[in-house]
Amino acid sequence: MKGLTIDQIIHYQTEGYLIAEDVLTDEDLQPVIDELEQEIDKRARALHAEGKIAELHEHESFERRFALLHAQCPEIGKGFDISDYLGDAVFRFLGNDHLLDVVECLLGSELSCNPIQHLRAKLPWKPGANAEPDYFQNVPWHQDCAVTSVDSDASEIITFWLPLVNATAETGCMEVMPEVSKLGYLKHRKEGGTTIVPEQLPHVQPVLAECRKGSIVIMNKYTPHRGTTNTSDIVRWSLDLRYHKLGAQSGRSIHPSFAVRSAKQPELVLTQADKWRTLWQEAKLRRAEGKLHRV
Ligand SMILES: O=C(O)CCC(=O)C(=O)O
Repeated sequence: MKGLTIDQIIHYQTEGYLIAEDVLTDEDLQPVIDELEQEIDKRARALHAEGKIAELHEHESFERRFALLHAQCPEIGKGFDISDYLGDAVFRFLGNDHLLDVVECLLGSELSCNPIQHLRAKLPWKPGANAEPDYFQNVPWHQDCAVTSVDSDASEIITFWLPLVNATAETGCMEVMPEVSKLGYLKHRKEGGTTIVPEQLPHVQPVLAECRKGSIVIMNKYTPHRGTTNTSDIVRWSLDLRYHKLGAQSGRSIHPSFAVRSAKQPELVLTQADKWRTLWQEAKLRRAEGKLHRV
């Protein structure tokens, strides 16, 4: 089956979220994992040469190695988001056909990759043993609308959250509030991360959105969600990507959106990672004044 079934689309439209199972194959994800492993190795060796890392843990798995290195030197995780290291494999994945077939079922055939996108290495956390996770690690209750600018209110911006390892109650997954998206925007505040103000937090039983590697949690921009704690021994790697309709406001106009699929004008699709990197580098030079989130 290409994309989503009608029942899945109805579930998404009704509940405001969907866990789409087994969309991505190992062949889709492995190039991203390989690239991350190379990046981790490069950083580890540089920090080792500076005497900041004693043990390289070369033979550890993708799921474990970063945590072991991070415990020796947190600097290894600095500037490790998608728009920081701008890797070829991640760029190609943003236009992955299996992923976009799903996106197309919800947004149509003219698609833009939204620049609000993150790579997260959620580190293992044991009470008392490690520092409290920060708000990038354990994102509090919020709607993704809150991290966009108001000029995108008319845009349908959909979040596609996908783990590179199994995301479970133990490794840390998403928790979502079903059906609440129909309330529209709830007031947020900045304290403790961008989060829904306590008086507007809906009294709804959340769904624990456990998600196997290869599956995707899809949420609309008004679906309250948060990230749960990783109490396992592995790193919960994930990508959270967003897409919108070509030509619609992205909610982050200072950063580059780009065409990933177009039935009408296929020549618009950006296929060169170098051009994507240039767009980001130029955007960073024009570094915006003011805040990126609406609160
Ligand atoms: O990955 C997580 O734990 C949280 C991600 C999130 O809240 C988001 O993608 O908006």
